[in-house]
Amino acid sequence: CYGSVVRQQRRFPDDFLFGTATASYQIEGGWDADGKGESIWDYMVHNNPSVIRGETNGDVAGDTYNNYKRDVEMMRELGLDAYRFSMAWSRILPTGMANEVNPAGIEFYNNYINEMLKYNIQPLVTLYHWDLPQKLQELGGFANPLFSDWFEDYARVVYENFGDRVKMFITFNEPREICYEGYGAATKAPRLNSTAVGTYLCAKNLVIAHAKAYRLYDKEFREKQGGQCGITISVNWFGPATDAPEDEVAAELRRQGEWGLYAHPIFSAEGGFPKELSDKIAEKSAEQGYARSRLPEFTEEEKEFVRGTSDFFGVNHYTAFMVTAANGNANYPVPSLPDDMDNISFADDDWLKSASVWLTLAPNSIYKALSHLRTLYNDPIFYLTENGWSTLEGRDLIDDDRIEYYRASMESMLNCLDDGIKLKGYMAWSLLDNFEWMEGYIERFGLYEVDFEDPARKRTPRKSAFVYKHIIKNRYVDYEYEPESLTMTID
Ligand code: PNW
Repeated sequence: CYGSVVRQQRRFPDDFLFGTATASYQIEGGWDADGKGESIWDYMVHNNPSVIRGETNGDVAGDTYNNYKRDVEMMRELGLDAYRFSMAWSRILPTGMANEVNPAGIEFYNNYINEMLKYNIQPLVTLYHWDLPQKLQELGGFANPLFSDWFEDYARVVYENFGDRVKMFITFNEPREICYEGYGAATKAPRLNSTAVGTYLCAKNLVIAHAKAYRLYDKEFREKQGGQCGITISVNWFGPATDAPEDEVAAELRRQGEWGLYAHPIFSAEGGFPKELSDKIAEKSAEQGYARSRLPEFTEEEKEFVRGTSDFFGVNHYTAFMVTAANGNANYPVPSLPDDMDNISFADDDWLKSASVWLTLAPNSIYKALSHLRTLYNDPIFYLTENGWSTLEGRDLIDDDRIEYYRASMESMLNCLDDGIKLKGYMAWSLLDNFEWMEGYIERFGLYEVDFEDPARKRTPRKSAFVYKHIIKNRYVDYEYEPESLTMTID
């Protein structure tokens, strides 16, 4: 290019894993097929249907239980390197306990995994994405300290049956959503709404359960199977709204309450719950007349047991918020985690809005989150295990906002790579439209649209599917690229 300057195109390395992510309850259907047991979501949607927008449920969802070959075909169309999905605990162990294994459940996941491997798509398995066996909930679920033993037993069954072919295990998807939304609030099953202590009991038991499953893999399976085990935590970016020192203090408390509760015990050098938040909860608990802190601390032995139990840091990242200091939080009960964090947050009006109230396109937020985590936790290996954009049901296949969001995510990841952050992969949420929890089928995250009126649950690629495919193939973002038509092929 004589006389002109050619800017070096920023690229993703060839061994960077590009994939998509899903979760069992959101796509599988077959809620009671072939010996599957009831989960807390089955229980909730059948006994209290009005909690879901549109009163729909995941009984059939995308029917991946019957359509898994089509899903793998879509992975091939996109040219994915990897695919992240979760296993339904109650499909494998109908009562949750390991005395009774359901052979049809093992067979289903074997078929699914083998179909991916046939086409060189690496399976990434999440052991738990929110569908606890209902029988275990009746015993207290994550609030029972024996939960960690039940989870370890389940993990053993998974490693034994699938670990010869699965080389990446994720114990839990998003502890915050499990513990805060499920136990501390009523926004996810089991809707316990135990605002004072629910989040904190769950946090401690979950982190110990994770550590038991990790140590089991490490001791008994790693040598033979040669894989990795980690956890996925939702890390949105929370920065101070102003330069005022109290806003920075508030933002730090918020980060500790959002994800530090789960990340600090596992990834920090000293272990245990994050100090400022734990001091704050102890102080408020005393003022509120509790005989002890509502946050149950780890013993020294437990801290040691949990510290360092993750081969990578799985990050689900969607968005960012600005934080200001407050006295409690007027929108939430006292006591509760939001009240304990003494702050309020909001998104910038200028940020592009999705169909979900909590999701906007915040500038360079992947980079902000990962560079912060990198400094805090000694430069771990990261995988972005979810990132995606919602549109409303019924909109057409031309999803330019989603394309804008994905392209912005790519740039933010390239900023991470330029800085030497050890980011090794990216899973777009999601491969296909699915049951978006309390929002039912109204908010859609799929690269493929699903027709939920059609008994066959036909899948159709959106424009964003073609753009993502082009990025995966070329390892860079081409802003000029436009698909010639919306007809998909396997290259
Ligand atoms: C994730 N937030 O949850 C879940 O892992 C998926 O199952 C879900 O479908 C997807 O995101 C889209 O909602 C999140 O408030 C829930 O920032 C809430 C937040 C982030 C992720």
